[in-house]
Amino acid sequence: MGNSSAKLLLIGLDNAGKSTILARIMEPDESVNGITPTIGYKKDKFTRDGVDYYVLDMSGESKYRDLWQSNATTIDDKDKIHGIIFVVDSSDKMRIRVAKSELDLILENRSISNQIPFLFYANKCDIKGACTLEEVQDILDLKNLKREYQIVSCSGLTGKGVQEGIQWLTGLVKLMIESGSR
Ligand code: G3D
Repeated sequence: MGNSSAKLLLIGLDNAGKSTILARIMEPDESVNGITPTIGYKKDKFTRDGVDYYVLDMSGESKYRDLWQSNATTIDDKDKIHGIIFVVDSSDKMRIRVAKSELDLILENRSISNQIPFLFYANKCDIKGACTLEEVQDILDLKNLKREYQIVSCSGLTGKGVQEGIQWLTGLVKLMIESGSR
């Protein structure tokens, strides 16, 4: 039997580490130096455990942030998104708060189905003094999130936690595809 295919949206503020994490997911053993920042958005593909993923990697710069919403809505209407990966820089508390307000805007958007699971990467956990997983979870108020989610402490730089997160999401995506819910 061939692979299933699924679509993901990768979002987070600029500098959170989205491109680094994506590079790490795509090539776990490669060095992730020389990542180019995303302008607007870019599309990528990778395969994990029998799922061919199509990823829309959204720039986190403020001037592009309204694209998060419009892309999520358009793709979800047209093609159905299977998951949203939300990356935060856990070494920067102020920016996690900004990320929280952007997250709220996405969650308020009724055209993005609440069946879509969220994978949160609390990135840059290798930096001394970075917020703990619990602190990031509290700032983002995830305990009140009314959808399926997972938060993983990770480092795009060292690779710690990155595969664990995508494995969790892949498990759910497979169930969604098997059940025909997406
Ligand atoms: P973005 O795609 O969200 O904008 P990038 O972010 O992936 O371009 O990463 C922004 C910067 O953070 C890069 O540094 C990158 O190397 C660094 N970075 C990404 N993940 C980690 C991590 O887990 N730990 C640490 N310490 N740094 C990380 P530069 O210097 O190239 O801007």
